[in-house]
Amino acid sequence: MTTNRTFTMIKPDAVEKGYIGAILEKITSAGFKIVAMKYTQLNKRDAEKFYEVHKERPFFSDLVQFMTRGPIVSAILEKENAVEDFRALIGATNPADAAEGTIRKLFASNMAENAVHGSDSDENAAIEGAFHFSGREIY
Ligand code: RTP
Ligand code: MG
Repeated sequence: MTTNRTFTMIKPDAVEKGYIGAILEKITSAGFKIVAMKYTQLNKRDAEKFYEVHKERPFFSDLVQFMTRGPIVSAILEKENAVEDFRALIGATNPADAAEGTIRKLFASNMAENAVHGSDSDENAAIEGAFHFSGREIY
């Protein structure tokens, strides 16, 4: 089943650089509707849980350190084919490989500090959205 929803975070690097407005503009211009959104900061336990699938990877502790160092914007987005279309809009994990005009090409610093998160499956979109938002925060 496709839910037509995905989950995103504007990561600490992009918040620090003042890119929240520009990134939200790209997202809404691409046809995504914001159905939930908050400005928040992950603690270590949250980040470790959120990125649990990467816990054996060599970059895991750097990733947790990065994702907790400052505030983020988290949001649930709605659009037909949301997961796939949003991954296309943000571009490759490494901005050096990201297509022209993608959010990571425009706003990411490097492979680790890459400006935005996008869910990689409908199943993970639902899990990640529920991790950040209660049902009453989704409109
Ligand atoms: P995301 O989950 O944040 O949307 O990114 P992604 O699917 O494109 O990439 P993924 O493989 O899931 O990696 C999650 C995040 O870990 C950081 N990373 N650092 N230093 C490194 O080699 C490295 N590799 C990955 C990035 O912040 C990446 O987005
Ligand atoms: Mg990922």
